[in-house]
Amino acid sequence: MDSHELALSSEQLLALYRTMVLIRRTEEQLARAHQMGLVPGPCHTYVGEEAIAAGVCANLRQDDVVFSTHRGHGHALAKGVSAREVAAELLGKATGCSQGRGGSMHLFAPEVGLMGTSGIVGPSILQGAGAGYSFKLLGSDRVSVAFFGDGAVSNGAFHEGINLAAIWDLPVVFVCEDNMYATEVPFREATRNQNVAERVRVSYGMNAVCVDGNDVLAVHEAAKVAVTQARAGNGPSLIECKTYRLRPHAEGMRDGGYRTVDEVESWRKRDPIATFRSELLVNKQADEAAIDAVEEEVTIIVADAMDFGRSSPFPDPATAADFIFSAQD
Ligand SMILES: Cc1ncc(C[n+]2csc(CCOP(=O)(O)OP(=O)(O)O)c2C)c(N)n1
Ligand SMILES: [Mg+2]
Repeated sequence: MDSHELALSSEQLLALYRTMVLIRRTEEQLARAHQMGLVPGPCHTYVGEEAIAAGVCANLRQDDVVFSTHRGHGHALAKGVSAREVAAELLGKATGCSQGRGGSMHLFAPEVGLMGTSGIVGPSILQGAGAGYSFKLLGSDRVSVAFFGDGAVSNGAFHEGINLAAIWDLPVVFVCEDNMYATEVPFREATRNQNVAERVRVSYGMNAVCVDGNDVLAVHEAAKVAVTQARAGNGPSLIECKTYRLRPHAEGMRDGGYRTVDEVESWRKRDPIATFRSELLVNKQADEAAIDAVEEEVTIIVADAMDFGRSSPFPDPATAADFIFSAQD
């Protein structure tokens, strides 16, 4: 932890911890609901990667926008979508943030800047650049953030989006979540250069840093620099976050055959939440009672969210065609 981060108050540190725990507990319950057959369709959890969404989104205003991936529950929660709306959406209920029509991979809440999670790998990069372009044209100081995985960085969208953002100095923060695998394909086999930040710096002339994605303060610090730069009109940045997912690619999928138990266990020891909890205690930035209070608060929020989702109605079949085309006055 550097001196800059020591400037964070205990409240801010606990808020980062709270966001991570909120994501973890919500997804634990959603994974259980998926096992019970209550979540239709695939469900990709963010377990193990929570420090990234928490660290980045803590630097955003509500009117800043986020474009996300198939693994987007954490981005949605960190950007301010309620656990109720996320849970209800995954359960296919009309009270979900996409009125129960989107499910796990299509969470939308533009009122808090969550411009969409997506089942398609790559477009968040172009959408993020596009939103940044519109903010620049409008003379706004809003910032756009694109989250994407290591699986997206050899996609054409990456090269187009990064290049346009660089040459037009767009207010965008690109966040690459390198969890070492795209489904079961190791990143080391998918590219000759796993150093995404270097690629972006050298090939596209964009500021780029590589951080420990399991260290919420490292992510927070890098995001603070990138968001401040973008908001001030000084152009885009990329933050490469090295991390690891602790559950299978998607719920119900196998988790062997492409990575070893030892590897998973070595990363489990670096769990971002447990690590941060220890740091807060060792550095005397929070005591056990304060941390426990956060855990208890989140447990209540998540239990309420699941109850809300389960007791909410499914969308009325008569409304199946609603929200497909924009309403004309
Ligand atoms: C354009 C496109 N190609 C392929 C897929 C199938 N697919 C779904 S998830 C995934 C892996 C994505 O890996 P990564 O971007 O590293 O994200 P992670 O799942 O590791 O978070 C792939 C290939 C897809 N959804 N979209
Ligand atoms: Mg990946």
